[in-house]
Amino acid sequence: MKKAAIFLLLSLIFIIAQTGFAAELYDTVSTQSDAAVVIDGENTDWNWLNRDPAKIGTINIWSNQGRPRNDSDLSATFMCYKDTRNIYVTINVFDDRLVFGEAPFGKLYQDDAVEIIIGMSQDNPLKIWVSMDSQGKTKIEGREPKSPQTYPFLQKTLGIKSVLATNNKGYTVEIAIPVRVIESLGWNQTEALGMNIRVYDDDDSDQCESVLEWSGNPVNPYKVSLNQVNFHEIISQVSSESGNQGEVTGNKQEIEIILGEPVQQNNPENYENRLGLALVLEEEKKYSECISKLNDLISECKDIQLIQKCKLALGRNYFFLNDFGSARKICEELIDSDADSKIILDARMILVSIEQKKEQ
Ligand SMILES: [Ca+2]
Ligand SMILES: [Ca+2]
Ligand SMILES: [Ca+2]
Repeated sequence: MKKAAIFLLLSLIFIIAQTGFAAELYDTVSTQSDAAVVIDGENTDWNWLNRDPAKIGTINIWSNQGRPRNDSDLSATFMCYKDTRNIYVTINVFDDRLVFGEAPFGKLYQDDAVEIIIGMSQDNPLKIWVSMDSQGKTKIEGREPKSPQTYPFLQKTLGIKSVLATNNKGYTVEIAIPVRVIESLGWNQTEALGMNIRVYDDDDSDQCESVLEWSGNPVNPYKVSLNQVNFHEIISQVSSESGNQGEVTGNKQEIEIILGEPVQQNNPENYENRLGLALVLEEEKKYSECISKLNDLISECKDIQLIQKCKLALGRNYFFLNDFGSARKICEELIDSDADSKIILDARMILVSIEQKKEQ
């Protein structure tokens, strides 16, 4: 009864879908219940969504000539929905030869990998890469959405969870991306969300041979293109028999943290420059010296926003020194303050990193 009712509701919602965008649309749902899927790399728990997967079928210009050779060499589909906490994506990849664990840090796309690109514009999207290491552990890396995009963030510091599981025809990825991470890009939940998904195929020890993507850019194939995902609100409680609170099962992932802020240059504000210099010390891994400079700044400066930036950096540097008590105290103060959402998000990231490091 319940399943039939949900099916009817979903069917109605999909019929309402409109095509107002030049970009391709993927219509899906937003549920008010918590996660109906488990992030474990096995996606039969998505059946309740009752939606045909969308094909990731555009051959990207980076592909070698004649590649992919056929659907078993490389082909892929995805599904997506959201609840109150996360956006969930699952990707089924057919790939006849799996190559994992060879790509250097920050270049996961040189192995077999998927890339989820999310943004409000094509210029500075958030990029998340999911692949696997040689021991079979899921790896998550990515690129921050802001300029200069130099840091290959390990995206799990943002609370992003993913598990990649192989099978005899390829592999499956499930990923949960916190809504607050995407809101920090300027998205509000009533809007369509810009998204592209790429699948990289490496079949030898070199770089990848094929790249398929959901949204191709016919005008400039080298530039990122975004399609649109529409989330239609459904009120119904949705749950699967195995559903839980979106916990990750499967392998535990190693935690590293690369948090940094670009050095402010040519800024007439003296305090900003001094903060920039302190951050250079952090980059040089001179954390104690950085902490000393930050404390000087906090005691001298009257600009509350700059003080909050200093405190965030202070929390991060205490984290790097493994002084988790001090790091936690500062981050909790920031989260309770009226600091802007980006600072609060970063403070939360540090708290998450502390918990994960403690579990090791
Ligand atoms: Ca699952
Ligand atoms: Ca292949
Ligand atoms: Ca491959």
